[in-house]
Amino acid sequence: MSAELFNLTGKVALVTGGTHGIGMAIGITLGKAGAKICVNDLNEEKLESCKTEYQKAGIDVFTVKFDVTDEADVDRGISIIEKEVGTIDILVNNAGIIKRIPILDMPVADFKQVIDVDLVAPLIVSKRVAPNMIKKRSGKIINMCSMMSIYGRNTVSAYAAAKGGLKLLTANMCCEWAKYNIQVNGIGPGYIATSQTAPIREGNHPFNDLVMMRTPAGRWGEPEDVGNAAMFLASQASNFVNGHILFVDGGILANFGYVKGENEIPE
Ligand code: NAP
Ligand code: GCO
Repeated sequence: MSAELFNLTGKVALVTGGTHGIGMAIGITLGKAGAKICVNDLNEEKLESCKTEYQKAGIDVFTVKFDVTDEADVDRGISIIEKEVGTIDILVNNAGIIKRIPILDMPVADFKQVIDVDLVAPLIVSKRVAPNMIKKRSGKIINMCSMMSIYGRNTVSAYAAAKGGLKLLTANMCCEWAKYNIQVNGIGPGYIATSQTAPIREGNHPFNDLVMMRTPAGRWGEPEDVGNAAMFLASQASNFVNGHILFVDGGILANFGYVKGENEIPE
């Protein structure tokens, strides 16, 4: 396999919510492969401060503030990118939120907000970006799914409903756009050490013990682990991969579980 397959020089990539966490790791990884990186966020300060981190990686990131849930704002933001940088070749629908509230306690408005950001927004942004990919007969769309695209757990009903829907939205985008040489895939990160999981990872939270016990790799994932998977899905090497979710989870989904110590394989 030629290294050229992983050369993104000349490509324009948009990573939504790319000012930190998984999004930034993806932006840096694709930028190091030669892509021109554009990121959006809701927060002007984060858009400004992220430039320093990208610069440290040698990447001159293009930033635009827009709300991925607002069609008019998305159109305005993408138009700025298309005018200043170029039409988008690689779209990473990374922006997302989570609310950890039991179903009976969760206000419907909160449920709808999570659905808007995690499911409707990837539709909005993809609908705005795909027409130019169709014209070019080329494009890569990566939807940030989750283990919760296929499993539930207590308190994350809205998030699981959104990420489950995103799994099948990814499949449907594949069905409608593959004929235009557009590959639409998902990434399903396991438990990754970012600000989104800090509340269930830090301060001796019991969930940390669960993740450490259930993850065969014996560690939380790093944002860079997800960035590396995005590199494959953004590259020519994945041109026949479509409608797929690539799980990046340290083996947790392969593991029914075990009682620590009882059936450990001796070193
Ligand atoms: P994060 O640190 O919370 O980052 C999420 C990003 O999305 C932030 O930059 C946030 O901006 C942005 N965002 C939220 N709402 C937005 C909106 N309406 N418009 C524009 N940007 C918006 O989360 P992360 O851990 O890096 O996760 C990134 C993605 O991976 C999410 O889709 C998440 O569901 C998914 N994921 C994460 C894990 C994990 O273990 N961390 C596992 C599986 C999937 P602000 O900071 O300004 O709000
Ligand atoms: C949670 C976590 C998970 C991860 C991820 C797992 O509260 O269970 O936040 O939802 O974010 O989605 O794939």
